[in-house]
Amino acid sequence: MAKPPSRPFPPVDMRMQMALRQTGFDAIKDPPKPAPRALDLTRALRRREWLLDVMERQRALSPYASGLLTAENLSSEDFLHSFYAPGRPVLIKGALADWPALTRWTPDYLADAVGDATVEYQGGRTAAGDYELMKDRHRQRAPFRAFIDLVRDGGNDAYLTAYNSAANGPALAPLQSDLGTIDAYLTPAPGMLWIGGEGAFTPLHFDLTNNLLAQLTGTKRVVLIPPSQTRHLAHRRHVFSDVHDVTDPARLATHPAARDILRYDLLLTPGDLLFIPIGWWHQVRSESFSTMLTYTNFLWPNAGHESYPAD
Ligand SMILES: O=C(O)CCC(=O)C(=O)O
Repeated sequence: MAKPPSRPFPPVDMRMQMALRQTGFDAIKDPPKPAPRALDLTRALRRREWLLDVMERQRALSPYASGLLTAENLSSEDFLHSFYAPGRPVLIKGALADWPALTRWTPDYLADAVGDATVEYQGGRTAAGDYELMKDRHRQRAPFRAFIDLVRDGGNDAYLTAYNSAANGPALAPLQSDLGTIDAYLTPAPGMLWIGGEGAFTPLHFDLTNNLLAQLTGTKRVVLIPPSQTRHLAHRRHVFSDVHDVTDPARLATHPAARDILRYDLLLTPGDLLFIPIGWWHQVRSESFSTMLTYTNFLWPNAGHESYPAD
């Protein structure tokens, strides 16, 4: 039987390494590293802004890629692939057509359905510029019928908002049977109700979740601004912009950088759904008595808020 060949001798460079190791030249393999350069945060930020500008210019090559799209009969799959996952807003028409609320919810109908049950709302807003930042200071309570009288003639002083939802579940329960479901995009859970008069105004901010708005009564003017524009928006406090209202010439005079930003203006009408992705700036003004629901219970993960660097 033939003897197996003996192991080949290690190649020359291997012998050299072994020799160096034996004679204590390990350091040649791991020369001392130079101290890392301190990160220049201003430059890092400028580079990030450069990238955002370049990407936005590239999107502008195609109206399909850069426009605010409107859809009808948008399937669950198409919503996920074209809008939810990419973080792109979309206005969806006709999805609530069979909801009784669309034809029933006038101020009088609502007042009769809920009666004098006590509700919580945001009050005393006119005198305070920071009513959204200081939400807790503005919690007020009133019989629902009295609240409706406060808002039916318009103004921004009183607004029942999503922030009041936790307190209002039982009082507003009689309205539930006027609502349908949005099974293509949402898990079954009640939405958060907004009721306000003409002139109710939510200043410029972004949300820490993806958000679906369902407009039921009246119309709202919405301004949507992509996250790429953040550096022009005086973003100093939490999720708010010091610009407050990008349609107000006086505000723009104080914040000229916000004049020429990329923005989308749209009108939300009864029966519309508007998907606002996490991080997209938006401000909303009611053009008439208005009711709307907002939802965050999507069929897909909706994370981000837990890790936001709030301070
Ligand atoms: O309709 C409104 O007044 C504000 C809605 C909004 O900003 C939101 O849901 O984040």
